[in-house]
Amino acid sequence: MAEDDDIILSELDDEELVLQMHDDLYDGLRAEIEEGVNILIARGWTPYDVLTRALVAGMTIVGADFRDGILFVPEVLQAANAMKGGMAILKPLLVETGAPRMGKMVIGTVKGDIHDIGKNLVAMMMEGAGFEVVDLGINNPVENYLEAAAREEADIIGMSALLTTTMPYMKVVIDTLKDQGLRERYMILVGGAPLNEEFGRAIGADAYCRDAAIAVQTAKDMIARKHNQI
Ligand code: B1M
Repeated sequence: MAEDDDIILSELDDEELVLQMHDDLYDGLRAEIEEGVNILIARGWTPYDVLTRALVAGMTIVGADFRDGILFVPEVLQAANAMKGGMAILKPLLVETGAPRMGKMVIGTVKGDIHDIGKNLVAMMMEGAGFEVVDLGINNPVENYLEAAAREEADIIGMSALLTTTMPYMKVVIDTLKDQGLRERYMILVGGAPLNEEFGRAIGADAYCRDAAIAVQTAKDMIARKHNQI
């Protein structure tokens, strides 16, 4: 215990610090995560590397122990809170100001699902790449997507689901768009840990995005293709 208290993050080398951050994320230590993020940035790490190698990798360990019944909801919530602390520091660094406007995306986690870390990450990275992003938050019924997409004149609708029980709801949204004759108006990107390519195709999405970087690349490619068609 005393040993832990004695750890001075700034004295660790990069590799040790990243491992310590995985531990600190696991323990839900928000202040330590924020400090670790600041140290890595000051050492010249790119925001993307800090995000993926320190935060996302740490959250993967939390996820495995949650699955295996070693961690429970309260601990995972604390880990999520610590991760959000780190993400808040990275957000302005990822969101380059003055980037050319690429297009507009509304994104939200689907009805019944309150996981938002991955969705927030996608939103951040999209903003960083020059997209305008309207974040609908969590637990969104179909009406929220439709209203926001129309109001914002969005190019892209993004949906996130982290539960096998909520991912089928994405099809409800897509089918409703089809029923209303609106499907072709929007590009639809879906993502979330339990999804895969096959599922994306089966529900009629334009693309399944395995992670935030792929979401950005896919959106860029689609917007470029759309512009070439005009
Ligand atoms: Co939840 N949870 N959880 N949880 N949770 C999972 C998803 C689970 C896999 C854990 C496990 O068992 N290993 C499991 C689902 C099992 C299943 O469905 N088969 C699970 C469960 C069961 C539950 C509850 C039911 C637990 C309970 O209450 N008994 C409950 C459900 C609540 C609800 O939603 N109704 C629940 C609750 C919670 C917390 C509230 C404690 C917390 C969420 C806090 C929050 O989000 N604010 C939580 C967390 C943190 C997790 C894990 C540990 C981590 C998720 C995460 O943030 N990952 C998760 C285990 C895991 O996934 N390994 C788990 C990091 C994030 C960066 O990755 O979200 O995958 P991810 O996003 C990636 C890609 O997927 C992709 O890009 C992102 C960045 O690269 N992506 C998109 C995501 N969305 C996208 C949208 C796009 C494009 C790409 O649109 C274009």
